[in-house]
Amino acid sequence: MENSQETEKNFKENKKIVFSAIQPSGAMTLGNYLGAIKSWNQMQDKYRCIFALADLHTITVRQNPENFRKNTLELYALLLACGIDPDKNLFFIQSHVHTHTELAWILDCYTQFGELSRMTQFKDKSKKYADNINAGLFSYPALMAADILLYNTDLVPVGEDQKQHMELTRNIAQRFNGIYGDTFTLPEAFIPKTGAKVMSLQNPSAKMSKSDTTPNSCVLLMDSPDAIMKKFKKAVTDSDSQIKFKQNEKTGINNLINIYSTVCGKSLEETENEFDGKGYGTFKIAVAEAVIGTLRPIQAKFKEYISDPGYLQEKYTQGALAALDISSSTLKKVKEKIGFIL
Ligand code: ATP
Ligand code: LTN
Repeated sequence: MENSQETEKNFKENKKIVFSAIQPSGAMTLGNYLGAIKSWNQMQDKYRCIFALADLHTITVRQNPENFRKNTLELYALLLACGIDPDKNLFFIQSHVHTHTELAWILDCYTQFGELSRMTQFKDKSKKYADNINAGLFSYPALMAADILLYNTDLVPVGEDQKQHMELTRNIAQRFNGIYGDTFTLPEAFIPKTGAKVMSLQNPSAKMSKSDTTPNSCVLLMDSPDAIMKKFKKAVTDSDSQIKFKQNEKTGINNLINIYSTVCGKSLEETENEFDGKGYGTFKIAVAEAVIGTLRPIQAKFKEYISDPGYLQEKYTQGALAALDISSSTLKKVKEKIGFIL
């Protein structure tokens, strides 16, 4: 079947709509993969999925133009390598679809200063980038709400850190619907049971983040097997020696148990039983080997996709056209309700 026909067929079927995005702010981490991308992958058959690279969000932090372009293209290729099928889903680059910025401005006017001030991501990033606390960083969640609400989204697969932004998205949608009548579908966050918050290997009380520059804190999807092994061997753990998940504690061992369980598709308890009586050293090697095994096929496919920029361009252009088509009708509805002359 022709690709565009297949995409159209998927969108006509009466399936729930999934939307999610990831920023091309650096190399993808194991946290991004386990918290979000793995769910994207698993949702492709069951739902109508729309995925984007949130490059407009990325410029809330200053980017070097060369690196930014490279990161965006590489992330697109890496997501294809992770199994995202651009012929089955819409998969595009946010800045190629102008309806996102247009609805974002409108939603800015329905979002309160107080609400945005309470966002923990804004507070964290204001501390981290204290010399550039720009208006975009502040209104970041309104753009994220626009991304989601443009597509009548039912479900949004994200990691735990995005829960607060999802609640705000629902509040904005409810407020708008309250004023103008039913306009937006109320989306729900889809947060996986394990892997939803992978922590830094060097500081288990901070999340593993693409933009963290602490050496050995992040496992990157394109890290070599040696680098992965070294990072896990150096992972910070406590002085205890049992492989036991400690509820309500942000310990390094909890993080490793969580990673291993998610990668191997096991429950936390199954992992504890498997390593009962074994030491941290043995466990760290097992975690590293499981991660290396999962990433090996992804890394091989990435090399194929990145060496074919013509194919990448064809796919992201096709995705953007289809996304513009769907999102334009929501934007038109919103503008009509507000009273713009169309
Ligand atoms: P940045 O460091 O630039 O803020 P990031 O690594 O936090 O980037 P995003 O692009 O903002 O990543 O997030 C993409 C997806 O990955 C989101 O769904 C987010 O919830 C998820 N995610 C990010 N970090 C983690 C983590 N440590 N554990 C689980 N999920 C995560
Ligand atoms: N803010 C998100 C990235 C993002 C997103 C979205 C996620 C931008 N737009 C829409 C889900 C739905 C983050 O992960 N930091």
